[in-house]
Amino acid sequence: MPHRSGCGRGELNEAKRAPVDLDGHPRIVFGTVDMGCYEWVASTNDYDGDGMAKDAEEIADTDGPDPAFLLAFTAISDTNGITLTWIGGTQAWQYVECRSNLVSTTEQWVAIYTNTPATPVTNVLSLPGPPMTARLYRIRAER
Ligand SMILES: [Ca+2]
Ligand SMILES: [Ca+2]
Repeated sequence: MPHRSGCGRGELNEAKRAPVDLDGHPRIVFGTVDMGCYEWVASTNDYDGDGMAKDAEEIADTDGPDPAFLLAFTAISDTNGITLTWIGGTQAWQYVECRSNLVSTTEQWVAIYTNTPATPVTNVLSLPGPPMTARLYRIRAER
């Protein structure tokens, strides 16, 4: 439903029957419930307050009302190499990527691990060996 359609904000808040729509998102956004069984969602909305927008959560398979369900590193250890621990959805491809700095205009993120669906909610990747020079890591999801 387009944001400016006549259905948006078209129902009385008192008429709502459930606190969430059929996708599990809050039934009232911007102060008034929408007509029908879905609440309009801007692509940048972060319904559950976990820092991930709805579009990114749909890709990562972490969309839902639980703010503890997102794609993120939960622990990084540098004892005996590097151990990365992360949580995420189960139905997306996950890529652990690294690079040595963010300033370089020529260096790109390089995938060092691919997690193929169905993936566990909690994942651990151990990179053995002596401590390396400083590295930056990120986790990315695709569908
Ligand atoms: Ca979110
Ligand atoms: Ca989430």
